[in-house]
Amino acid sequence: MNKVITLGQFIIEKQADFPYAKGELSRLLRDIGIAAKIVNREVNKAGLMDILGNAGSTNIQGESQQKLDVYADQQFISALKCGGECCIVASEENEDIIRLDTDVSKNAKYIVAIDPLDGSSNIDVNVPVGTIFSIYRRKTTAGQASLKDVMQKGTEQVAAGYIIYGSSTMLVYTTGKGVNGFTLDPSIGEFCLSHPDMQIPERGVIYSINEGNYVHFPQGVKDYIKYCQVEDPKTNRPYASRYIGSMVADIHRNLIKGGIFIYPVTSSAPNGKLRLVYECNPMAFLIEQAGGRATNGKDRILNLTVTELHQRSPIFIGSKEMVKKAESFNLLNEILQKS
Ligand code: AHM
Ligand code: MG
Repeated sequence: MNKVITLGQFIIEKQADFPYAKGELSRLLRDIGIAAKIVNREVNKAGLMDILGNAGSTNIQGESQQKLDVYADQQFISALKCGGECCIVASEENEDIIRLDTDVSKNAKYIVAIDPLDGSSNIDVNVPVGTIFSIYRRKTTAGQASLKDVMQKGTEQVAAGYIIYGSSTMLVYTTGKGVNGFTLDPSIGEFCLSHPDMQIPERGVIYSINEGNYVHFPQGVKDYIKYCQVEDPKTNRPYASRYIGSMVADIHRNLIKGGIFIYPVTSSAPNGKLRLVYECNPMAFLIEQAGGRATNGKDRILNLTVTELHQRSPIFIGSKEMVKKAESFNLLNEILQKS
């Protein structure tokens, strides 16, 4: 039998990669793992309990919140608060940053940005959903940590990852030294290392985009889609179109099989739909660490300046050569230029 390495053991072993680390980041990652198990338990039995459907409220984006969105948000915040390694949580579900003000947390070194349950409109139909998280080191040294500490460039992330609640539940993360994936073994209640040193293939044959919005895309995006659909055996085209509508699931599939995931600007969403701080940046960090590439169509996602907590960005992310090819089209063109 192969040796089983749990997430907890792995995190402790990897602490040696950071000689000055005092274990705070390790404990923070462990706290996220614990909350993920609790959320997983609820997602798994969602159909059996009165936890499906709409919570009757809306979040800052004006989107209706599902009961599980609210539940997941509370679980992650409370795990981070109890853990004491994080001073601020920025969440898709909350307009403002949340200061964790216990005696221990308020002086903690780390900031967590999180989308507690991404793709939650899929919950009621049993399609995979996910959690996306990003960890930054606090920059301000005096007084309370502030919004400024959250609005750092993606390049400043010290760790990022996602949890996919799918046919099996996985936690995939990076601390800037490659990407590792852990599968939850429900019989022992532990995330176990199942996908060490994940690498995204340089090329794939999958493109993922909501083509229903085609008429609203910039001409360059339309041209790239056409490129994907043209027959050319040398480049394995036409590519397959696969779109789950759950970013974590779409990117997870492409990470393993190779592919490109796109959420472009559209005439109705002139800055794209996905949020830079807790969706695009963590995914971009992770995919780059796996050997892939992520751009907004013009600039590297990780280099974008953050001006607002809930700022949106277009994204083209995945296999390096596929993203490079997409970049040869004019992906932002007239829509952004007009706005
Ligand atoms: P959410 O954070 O409100 O769940 O929205 C993000 C989701 C992504 O998971 C997914 O890629 C995208 O929205 C799908 O949007 P669309 O339905 O416009 O294709
Ligand atoms: Mg989301």
